[in-house]
Amino acid sequence: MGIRPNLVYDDGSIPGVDVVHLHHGVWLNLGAPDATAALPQRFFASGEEKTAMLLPAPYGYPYSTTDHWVLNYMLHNLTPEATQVWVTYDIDIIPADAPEAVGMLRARPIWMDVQNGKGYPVFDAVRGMGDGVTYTYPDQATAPYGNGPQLNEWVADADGTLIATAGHLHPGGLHTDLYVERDGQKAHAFRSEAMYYEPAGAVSWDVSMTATMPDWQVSVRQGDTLSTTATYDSGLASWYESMGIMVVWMGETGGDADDPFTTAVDTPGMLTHGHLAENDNHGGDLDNRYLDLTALPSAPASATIPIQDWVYTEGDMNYAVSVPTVKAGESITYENLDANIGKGQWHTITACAAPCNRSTGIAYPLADGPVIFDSGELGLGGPPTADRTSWAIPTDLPPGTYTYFCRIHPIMRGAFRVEE
Ligand SMILES: [Cu+2]
Repeated sequence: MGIRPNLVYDDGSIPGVDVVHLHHGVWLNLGAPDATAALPQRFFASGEEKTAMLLPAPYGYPYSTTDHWVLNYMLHNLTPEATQVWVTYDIDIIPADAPEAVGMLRARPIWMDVQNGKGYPVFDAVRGMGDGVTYTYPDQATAPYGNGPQLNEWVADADGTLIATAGHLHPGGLHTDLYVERDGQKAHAFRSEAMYYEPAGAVSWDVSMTATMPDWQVSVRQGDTLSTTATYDSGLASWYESMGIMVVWMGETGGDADDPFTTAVDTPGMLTHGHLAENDNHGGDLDNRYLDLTALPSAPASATIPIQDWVYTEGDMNYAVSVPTVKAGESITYENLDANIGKGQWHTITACAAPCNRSTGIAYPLADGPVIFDSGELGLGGPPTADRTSWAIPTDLPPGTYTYFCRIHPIMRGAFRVEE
C-alpha cells in the first residue's frame, strides 16, 4: 500500500508554495494505539516535501472500514487573502479478498521523532549551532530533554522487520538518520537525505527526501533501541520551529531481513518525486515594492511599536519615510495587535540580512541577519505561538540598521536602528 499527499484548490490546481502550503499534516488511526507515544496511531506525515509512502511487497497496513482516520494539519497561508484549499491523499489499497492479498504480511507504523509526543514537536536550529556548518538534534543540543526521557528513542516491544522509512524535515534540513542499538552496539540503519532543487541551496521547500529502497529490510529484536536524529544547515540561516520525524514501518518477522550489526544496511535511498512546479517562485529578485531602509533617515522610535493590519506601524519596508531609532542600550517593544483578529494573526520580527528588500519567494527572505534575533510567533493560545503578543528588541545590539521580516508572512518586512 502507499499514500501520496498533496494540497489543491477547488479546481484541482496546486497553489504556489509561496502562497499557501501544507506546513505539516499527521494522519492518525483512532482505532489503534501508537507504538511510541500515548496517542492514537500516527501512520503518515507530510509537509510540503510531499514524500510518497510506499510499503514494499509483501507488506501492507491493515485497514478496516470501522477504523476512524483523523488528519491533524497545519496550513500556512502566507498572504492576507482567505482561500479554500483541500488536503488530498491518494491511497493504494488491496482488498483483503483480492488475489494480490494472499501472503501479505502486516506492518505497523513506528513514529520516530526528535520531539516525540509533543503536540507541536519542534526545535530551533539557529545559525552557528553545532559546528557552525551543520547542527544535529538532539546530539549537539544542550540538555535537549532536560531530565526527561530521550524523546528520540524507542525500545522495540517485539521482534520484527523494519521495511520502510523516510524523513520529514523543514527548509534548512539536510538529513534524518535512524539507528538501532543492541548490547551497547549502535548500527546506522538509514539516512534520509534532503535533495534540494532550490538554486539557493538548503533553504526552501524545493526539496525531496530519499526513502528506503524496496529491498531494505532490517531485523530488530525486542529490547533493541531505535533512535533518530535530524541535521540542519546551520551556516546559511536560522531555522525556527523545525521538525525531525521518521515514520518507520515495522513488519511481522519473515521475509529476507538483514542483521544491522553484521550487514551494512544503510544503503542509499530513492526519491519519490522530483522538482515540483509549485516551488518555482524562489524570490530574491529586485522588487520596488520594498524600500532600502538602510538609506532612510532616523526618527525617534516610540517605546511601543504596534503591528496592525500586517504593517509594522513604524519602519515598515513598504511605507516608511524614516527608520525608528533608539540609542544603544535602549529598547523598543513590538506589540502585535493582529493577535486579536479572529483566531489570531501571528507575526514575528526575525532578523534578515540588510537591506532584505528583494522579492518574496520560497527562498527569500531568510533568517540570515548578521546579528540573530527572533521574536517567536506573537500570539496567544499555546504552540505554535510564543503565548505573548509583545517582544522587546535586545538591549545589547551594536549600532546599526537592523532589517527583519515576518516568518509567517514574509511579505511583511521592516527595520529599526540603533545609534551611539
Ligand atoms: Cu506575520
